[in-house]
Amino acid sequence: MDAASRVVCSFHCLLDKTCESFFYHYDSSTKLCEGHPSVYLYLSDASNQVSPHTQYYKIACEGGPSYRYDRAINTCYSVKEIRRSWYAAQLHCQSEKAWLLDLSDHQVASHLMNNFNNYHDPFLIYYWFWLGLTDLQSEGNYVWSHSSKALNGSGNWLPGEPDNANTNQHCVYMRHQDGRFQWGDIECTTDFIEFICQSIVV
Ligand SMILES: [Ca+2]
Repeated sequence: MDAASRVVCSFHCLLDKTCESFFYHYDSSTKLCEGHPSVYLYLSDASNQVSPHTQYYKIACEGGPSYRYDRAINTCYSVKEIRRSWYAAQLHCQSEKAWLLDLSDHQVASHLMNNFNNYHDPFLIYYWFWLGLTDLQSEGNYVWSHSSKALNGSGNWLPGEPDNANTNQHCVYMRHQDGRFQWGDIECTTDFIEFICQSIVV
């Protein structure tokens, strides 16, 4: 057991104001020192010994400590449990140098949605969440706001959606139904929907 690395890991957490707790992964290849809520320290020394030459890299998310870094997809996100219109939600994310959740990347989408679908927070499945996806520019042609990519494929729509009800539904939200999050279109000014901001590592 690499007790010395664990000690150094705790020391780095102690010195970092944004680190509330840490977890040390004993792994001879990565030797990851994972701080919470959003500080990650990697020990770069390939040996199992901490030496004066051991280097540390700090990874933190743009947007501050409310953002979680997901190592598997190298992205950060923050679930905002506040209700806003699509426009206000987008502004909120932008104010944190972030953007509304963009699922244009297949790997990111499948990993994150797997996480959310299996989330054990009893409240999360009752929330609706804005996605950064609209057809504001051209009816029926959905585009991810952040990446400017067109919706690839048929999407993950709820039964009967998108229906563009009253010809005025141009923003996409997701809600939990039948065991997973699915999408619907709704008026962008609807102001009772939570949202998820996404950001990069600093
Ligand atoms: Ca609809």
